[in-house]
Amino acid sequence: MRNTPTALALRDQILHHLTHSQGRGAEFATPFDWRLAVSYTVRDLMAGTWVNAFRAARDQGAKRVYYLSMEFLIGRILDDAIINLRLEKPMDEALRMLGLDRQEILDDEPDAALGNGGLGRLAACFMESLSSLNCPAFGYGIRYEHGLFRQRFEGGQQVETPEDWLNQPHPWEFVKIDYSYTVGFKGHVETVDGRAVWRPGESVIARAYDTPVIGWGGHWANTLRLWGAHPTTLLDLHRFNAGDHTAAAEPEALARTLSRVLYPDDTTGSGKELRLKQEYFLTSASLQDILRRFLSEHGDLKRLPDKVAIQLNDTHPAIAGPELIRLLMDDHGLPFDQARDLARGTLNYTNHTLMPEALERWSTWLMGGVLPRHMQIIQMIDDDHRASSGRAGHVSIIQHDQVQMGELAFIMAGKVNGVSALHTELVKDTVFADLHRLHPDRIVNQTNGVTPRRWLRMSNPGLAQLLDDTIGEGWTTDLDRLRDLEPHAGDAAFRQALGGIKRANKVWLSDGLLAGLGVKADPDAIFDVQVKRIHEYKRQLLNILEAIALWQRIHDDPNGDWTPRIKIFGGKAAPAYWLAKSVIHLINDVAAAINSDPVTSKYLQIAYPPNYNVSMAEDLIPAADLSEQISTAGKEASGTGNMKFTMNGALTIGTLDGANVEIRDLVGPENFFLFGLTAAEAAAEAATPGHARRAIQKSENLKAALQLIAEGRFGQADSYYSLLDRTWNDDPFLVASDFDDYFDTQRRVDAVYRDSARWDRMACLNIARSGFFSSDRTIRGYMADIWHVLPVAI
Ligand code: B1N
Repeated sequence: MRNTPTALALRDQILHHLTHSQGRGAEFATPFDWRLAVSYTVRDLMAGTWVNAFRAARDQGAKRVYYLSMEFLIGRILDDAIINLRLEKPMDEALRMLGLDRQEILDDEPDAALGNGGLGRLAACFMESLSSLNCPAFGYGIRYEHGLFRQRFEGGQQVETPEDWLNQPHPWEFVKIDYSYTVGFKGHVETVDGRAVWRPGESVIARAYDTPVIGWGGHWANTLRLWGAHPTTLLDLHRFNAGDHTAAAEPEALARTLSRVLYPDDTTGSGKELRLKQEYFLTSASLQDILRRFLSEHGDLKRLPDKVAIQLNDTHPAIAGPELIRLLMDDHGLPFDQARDLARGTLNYTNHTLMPEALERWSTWLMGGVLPRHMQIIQMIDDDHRASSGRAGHVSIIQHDQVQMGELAFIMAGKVNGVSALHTELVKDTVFADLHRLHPDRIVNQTNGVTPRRWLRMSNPGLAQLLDDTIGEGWTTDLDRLRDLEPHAGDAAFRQALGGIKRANKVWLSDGLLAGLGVKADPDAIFDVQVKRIHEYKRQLLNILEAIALWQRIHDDPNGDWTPRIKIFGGKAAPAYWLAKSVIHLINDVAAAINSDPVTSKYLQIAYPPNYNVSMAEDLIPAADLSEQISTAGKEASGTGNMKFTMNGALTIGTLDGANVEIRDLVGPENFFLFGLTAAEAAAEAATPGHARRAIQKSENLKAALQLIAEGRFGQADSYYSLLDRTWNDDPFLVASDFDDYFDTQRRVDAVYRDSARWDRMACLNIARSGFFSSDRTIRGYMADIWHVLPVAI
């Protein structure tokens, strides 16, 4: 790496950019001007590494990884870049010299919210780890003008407003106008000299917008290449001259809708034509770019699998199979069999969910209309696969006039992976059971991970400093070294230091909650946090019902020795997901009732700050004592928030679901609050008629809590009619069946928390044993087992 610049040099460079990039004198500069000047200064320090890393990979003829994803939930970039370039100290000093408030500048940056939740955030962690591991890679995505909607509460209900991050200059990106590709839609297929020729009826230009992703230490940087959609013809001059100015701008309007807005669905599908077009837009532009680079570096298409590894992040880019075959056959003249083998040698697919509503299916008429040539190729892939799998080959991609993207992705992939040990076994046993029997070596596991640079070093500087002082800095790139903390778990002074850092983080968060929401959080209370998308299977309902029941018990015995607790919720619901929105409303209504109750307020508070996003996670997670990971067993593929909490010394109350299973195995069952049915038990229970009603009748606490809602104790009773009806009569996610165990386990949490030496010891062991959950470990796994790629030295 280049030498770290001095504070003076940074100061001068910031002033240089203030004048020459922002065109402002220091006395007129706003925090925005300063933030851009600082960002350009930092960007200057990554650009050299970035260009050199690309050159090194090319010079060495290295195999590259291409991560195709409809979502990259990056969050803020500036602080992460400062930390990975090891600039914290000189930058702090430079900002001090300029009389600037560091926090104010960092907070001025909008989150890049090009994702919904875990799947998109995983892609962002992977990009950071790929760079920190010197693995040559490109992330390919869409440059949405509007990321995930902003959430407000009105009368306790979610209101969505558009997000507008590109309304201001985005200082990190480089536009590469020479890397532009035409992407077609619709039209028809002709046969010319025995070859298929697709004549699209519409087309758009995909233009490359690059953001460098700098790795730890500034030794390597990869590219996040986001495609922006542009019209092939700017203006219909004919119509403009005829005076129809609106119609004249139609080609432009049509193109721009493609990269206009992120679909706000998480683990639910929407099945809209625009979504299919967006998926194809991403996939086609990326594959054209990959083939162009491959041909310029290696020439011979037979070597594609030796030089290119493509990862499909869920089925969203699964049209990559047919598209790669199309490019190889129609543009490069290869026969089908060879094109198919090259594609399968290159493509891999990650499954992120078993939820039936998220498994993508497109009607054959829509697919045939939007992508007529691909529909033909899908038919060929399906016929070929059935023919080659003999009598066992009863699996079809096309079923009931629908193209099943999961089956397509599986059949076209070299490897298919699940995202936690449990999830991978369920993938083998359920959605892909038949395909797994046909291809028993194809499914592998790669348990998710998170980057410790952002989720420890950056978001929890106090803990990072204690770790540096206690075990050295090595944990930053080798998280297994956290094991060296274990001996310190028995050291009272160390535990006190750890407890002090947690308390400082809680004080900081309390101040924020008071200022932002008017909620008073006692820093000595248990900070009990559930932050994630709102979804029935994640069971925020279980959590809020437990709060109601606890509130009632405190009322029964207001002078009892209760352990104070603040329950903090965060998360958005998909705009069309009515039941999830009803849960948000309920949490807010219950919070209003409980927070204003003078009898219980010193024991129980509820806070639900709106617009949960990556930046808010960075504030909440380091301040959490208790991590709520309470999904119905078998439903959460992995979870990644669960890992961030563990790493930051929160204890988990959780079910045996997703990566919780591995967290509990590693930290030790005695350091984890387990409750609830197992995946097998849950499946059996859900299939038993009348399970909900029976469980409610058995539980006095639950029955009373539901009764209070029905009586209108929390806002209007009829707001919650559907929610109550579903809980009593259907309850597919077993809120009722797991309720008593959850309530009792929470009381065990209360008891353990009162023994602070015991709690801090458990927290310490959670941190010490969390090293497995670094995304560096995950990426090494993909490199070795799926991509067969080696790191590159500069
Ligand atoms: O992917 C994460 C996992 O940790 C979570 O458990 C899992 O729920 C999440 C359709 C999805 N699965 N499926 C999606 C997102 C957007 C969309 O339009 C599905 N997200 C997950 C990372 O593995």
